[in-house]
Formats: sequence, C-alpha cells, structure tokens
Amino acid sequence: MRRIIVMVALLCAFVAGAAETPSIPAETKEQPFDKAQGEKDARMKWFREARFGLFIHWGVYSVPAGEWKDKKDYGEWFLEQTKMPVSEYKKFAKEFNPVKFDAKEWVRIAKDAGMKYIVITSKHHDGFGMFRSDMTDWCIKSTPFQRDPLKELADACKDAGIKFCFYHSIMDWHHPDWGQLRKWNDLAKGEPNMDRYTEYMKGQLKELLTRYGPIGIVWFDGEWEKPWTHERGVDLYNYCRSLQPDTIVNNRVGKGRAGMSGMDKDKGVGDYGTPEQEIPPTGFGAGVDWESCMTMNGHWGYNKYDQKWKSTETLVRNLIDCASKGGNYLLNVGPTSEGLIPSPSIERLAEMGKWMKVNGESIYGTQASPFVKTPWGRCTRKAINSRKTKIYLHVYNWPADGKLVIPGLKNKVKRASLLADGKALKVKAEDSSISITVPSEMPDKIATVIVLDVKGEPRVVVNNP
Ligand code: FHN
Repeated sequence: MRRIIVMVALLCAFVAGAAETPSIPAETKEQPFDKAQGEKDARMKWFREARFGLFIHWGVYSVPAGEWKDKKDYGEWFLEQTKMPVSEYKKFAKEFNPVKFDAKEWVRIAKDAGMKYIVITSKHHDGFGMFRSDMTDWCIKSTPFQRDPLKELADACKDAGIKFCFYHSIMDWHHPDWGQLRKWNDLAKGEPNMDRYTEYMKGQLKELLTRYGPIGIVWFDGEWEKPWTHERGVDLYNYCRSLQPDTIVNNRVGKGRAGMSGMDKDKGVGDYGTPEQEIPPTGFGAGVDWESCMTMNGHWGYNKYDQKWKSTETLVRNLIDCASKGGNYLLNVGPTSEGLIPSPSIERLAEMGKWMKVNGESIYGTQASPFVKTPWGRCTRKAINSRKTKIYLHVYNWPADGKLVIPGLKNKVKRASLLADGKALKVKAEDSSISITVPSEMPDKIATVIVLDVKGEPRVVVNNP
C-alpha cells in the first residue's frame, strides 16, 4: 500500500510541476539536458572509461607551417595574428594537398598509444571545412585534395573501435555573417547577421552529424566573442542532440566557461568541462565530468620550428594526474600540410603506449583518488564490486628505505602487488597508516603502479596537518 501512496504522490508532484512550467519561446527553452542523471550517466559511460583521447588540429594554416615574413611563431591563429586579407589567406587552400595522409595509420598511432577517442577539427576559427560540405566552397573541395579526410578518419575509427569526434569552432573569421567581422575580411559584404550565420553553422553540423556515422563528442570552441549567447548555446546543444541523441557536447557550446580553467562559472550548457593547457588542482566530485586538452609542444596547429616537445614522462604523468582527479586527457597533434603527424609526436605516443600497455588498467574506467594528498605520486581507484575496490598507487618518488607509507587508509588491505607483474608485496597495518615493502630499485621510472585490493569502499581518515 505504501508503495502505491509514494507512486501517487510522485505522479501528482510531476503533473503539478508540469502545469506550472512557464511557456518559454521554443528556441531558448532550457530543455532538461537529460531527463535524469541516469540517462546522462549512460551517455557519458564510454567517456568516463576512456580517460585518454587524441586531439588533432589540422587545416590550411599548416601550409605556412607557422612562418610568415619575419615571424616564425604562428599556428592555427595565423589569419588573426597576421591580419592578412582573407582573400590572400584563401590562396593557401590551393597549396593544401596532404597526399601522405593515411587515416588508418593515424588511428593505429592513437590506438597503440592507448587512446580511445579522436577529436579532429572539422572547422577551426578560420572557417575552413576539413570535410566536403555542401554549404560552402571554403572547404576541402577547394584544394587539390579531392578526398574527404574526415570521412576517411571516421571510417578508420569505426574499423578500429575508436570513437570519432569533431571539434567545431563557433567563431568564424571567414563567414560574412559572423557577428564580430574582422577589418581584414575583405570578402565580407553588407552587415553580419547572426541568425543567418547560425543557420549556416547548423547546416554544416547537420552534414557532420548525419554523414559521418556515430559522433562521440561535438567539441565546440570559439564561444567567447560577444555575438554568441547562452540562449544560442542552449539551442545549439539541443540541435546537436536532436540529430544524434547519444552524442556528448562539451561546455564550450554555451557561455559558462571560466576561461582556461574550463569549468562553468555560472549558467552553463553542455555535458563536461574543458580545462585547457592545465589540470585542475583537485577533481570536482562524482558525476562532474571534465577533460584537460593540451599540446605536446607549444602549438595546436603545425609549426615547423617548434621543437619544445614535452617529455614522455610529463605526458604520462599528465594523463595519470587527470585520471587521479576523475578527468580525461585530450592530447594534441598538429599534422603537416602533407598529412603527416610530426615524428616527435609519433615517438612520444608510442612510448606512452608502452606504459599504457602495462598499466592501462590503472587509468581506464577509474575514479578519482580517495586521498587528499599523495606526496609520493598519484592514486586512482576502481570498484570491482560492492565488496571490493582496487586502489592504484602511481609512485613517482620511490622510498629510499623501501617502505611506502600510505596514511589514513582504514580499509583492510587483502593484497598489495606490482601491477606490471603481479608480484605480491608485504603490507603492514600500523595505527593510522599502512606500510608497503617495495623493491629497492624503482621498476618503472615514469610511474610504478602498486595495486591494493581492499575490502569495500575506500575509507580514508584525513589527519589535519
Ligand atoms: O583558440 C583556440 C585554439 O586555437 C585551440 O583550438 C584551443 C584548443 O582547444 N582552443 C582555443 C583557445 O582556447
């Protein structure tokens, strides 16, 4: 009887609520982005398991490859920073002919690195479509390369079981209707019109969301300029999901992002936060999804002079750091106009793959560390079932005395072992910590992973310093 009463009460509340919903113009109706957290959890499941993806910034800006007149530090912002007349910039399209492009090889490189998804620029801020669009000739159709790179990559991803995703810039320096026209856009005639521009952008998004198979993520960017509004973001989010209900849309579709920290400061739109070139100091708690995107050197787009490559150790520890705070790591490559990923990027991705082949279990499908501080390294965890959790200790600073001390863990440790070879390690429970006897030599200098099999959910007591 009680259950019936509860059900009736819920039904009344729902009906009452529906009756009070104010009538909002359809285009800005704040749709419940997900009817229930459960629906969002189902949609985000693969993202939370993946933890590691490849970002690809590729376009006609790779033709000048960072150099123009006396400067050599350009990247994908070439048009904005040179303020070159758009009519001049467009000539680069005639030189964009990536005859060495091999989608299957790019996907192999990503997959061997341990990456689970690929986000490629379908259109960056210069407005150039890296796909065969019916909406404009300012796309791959206007180059000597009469193929469709995005279609070839989408097909290669599908064959390899990698999620295909695309980055799409809201801001468009080329389109005459983008509301913040550049003085050097010498091809733009008349007054810009954001309604017309939004229809154009939706037309390209419809092409991308109906012709390239299942899209894992629509990765918006370029939302910060005035012409774009929260209301337009709500509408665009709903539009993308109306075409592919299961796609994930990042928070750069709206206006809530707090700069490079990437999380929404106020009224936000979208499914997850997007820190850029930084990793948050802590996670944001269960159910708050985020992904840090970073370059491998100092540029997103190809710059032939930039040899400031981050070490493989740095890249692996960035990935571990993101996972230890419940987030993803989206690592960028900037291919050349010939269609090649730079060799230093390929080398680092292969070395990351070696580490991931041995230790991927401590990254994929894990949740944030149960500890507040881990001075020796980082930690992730994975619930095996309601009675068992695996805690992964990523040790950077190997204890000289052979004893790794983990303060505050109250669970009974059923087993401690090296993830790489399963070798059991001696564990001693002391009053407010556990001590693990480790080999004298650090097995993996990048990060050695120790697995603790503990009973139940991790219980950690934080002793105030
Ligand atoms: O302006 C872009 C930049 O070119 C690059 O695409 C990054 C990567 O997400 N996003 C913007 C800068 O925040």
